[in-house]
Amino acid sequence: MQTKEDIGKDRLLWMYNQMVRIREFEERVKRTFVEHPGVIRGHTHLADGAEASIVGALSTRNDDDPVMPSYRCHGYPIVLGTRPGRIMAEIYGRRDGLCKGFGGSMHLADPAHHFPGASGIVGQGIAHATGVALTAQVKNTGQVVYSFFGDGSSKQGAFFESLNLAAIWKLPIVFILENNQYQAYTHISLEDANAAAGDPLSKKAEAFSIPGVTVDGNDVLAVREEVAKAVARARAGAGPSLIESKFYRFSAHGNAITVPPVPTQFPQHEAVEVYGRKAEYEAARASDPIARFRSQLINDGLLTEAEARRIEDGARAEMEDAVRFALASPFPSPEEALNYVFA
Ligand SMILES: Cc1ncc(C[n+]2csc(CCOP(=O)(O)OP(=O)(O)O)c2C)c(N)n1
Ligand SMILES: [Mg+2]
Repeated sequence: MQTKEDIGKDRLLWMYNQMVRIREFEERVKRTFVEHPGVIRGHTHLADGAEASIVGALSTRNDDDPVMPSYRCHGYPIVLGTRPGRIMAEIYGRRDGLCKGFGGSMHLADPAHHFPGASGIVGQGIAHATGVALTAQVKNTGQVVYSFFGDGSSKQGAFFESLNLAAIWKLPIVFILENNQYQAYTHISLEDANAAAGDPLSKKAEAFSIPGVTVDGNDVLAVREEVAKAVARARAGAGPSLIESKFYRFSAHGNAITVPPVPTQFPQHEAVEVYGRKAEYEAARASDPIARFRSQLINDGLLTEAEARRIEDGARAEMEDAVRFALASPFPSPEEALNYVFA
């Protein structure tokens, strides 16, 4: 087990900073619906609550390791070094967006930062990531692929096919199952719904004779520890692992605005609104992964209140700037509409 001393203060503060940046970015997306109604068309899926899971995992990677998430994908490129303004511009459908405004929130891609692309099709990214891992193996690049997907995605055929191939071919990939306890509007424990079978979900690894473990996804250092082991195994040629990272999705499943735009308030979490699961929501809020890491670092004397506020103010200013950049960016012209259509 790596201690905080082993990891070092600089890296720990980097991790805190990345978590705060992701949260602040997602907050700005939410606020866009209120402050600039109509600016975001189409669906957005936010990852507030997933920050410890994302950053704990990505803190273990080498600079050229590919990262491939589901459609809940804003947080990863922020950590990989993509300029947040280009992500925001993509969400706003603008020309300076990562995909020139043609992809939107669910289809971010930034190959220059080893982010080959996300997919709106549940579970499909797992198959794409497995293909990227096969490329890494064939070309002997030494890369390990980080494949992130939801608890609902672990019910898809692509999940089983991908884990099967990755296991028999010993592909350099780590499968990170983000159990945020909801599959769109279905809570994982609802007995009358099509929830995911298996408890814990990491037991699915046994079917492929690969390591499977469940980790507290609100604990950034615990996630880091488990992912580091899996990455070391994959890099050594021993094949894939499945890590179930368990946390809570704070935001509603997604947000869309109608065309023509109708101003909407960003909805409350549906656990509160629809299912009446107020206590569950409030308990999850009380163990917010960012607040938890912040107080750990302060208690350990690795962060002062003033330093923490500097990091938080920095993230706010950065994401404010991302919104300004995106709002100022023009739309692609109608003549370009078919430019990237290949079929
Ligand atoms: C193949 C496919 N089936 C259904 C959908 C509709 N859909 C969008 S999100 C979702 C639930 C996914 O849940 P999970 O994998 O847990 O991801 P989360 O949204 O919680 O991150 C569904 C069924 C889809 N996008 N693709
Ligand atoms: Mg889910």
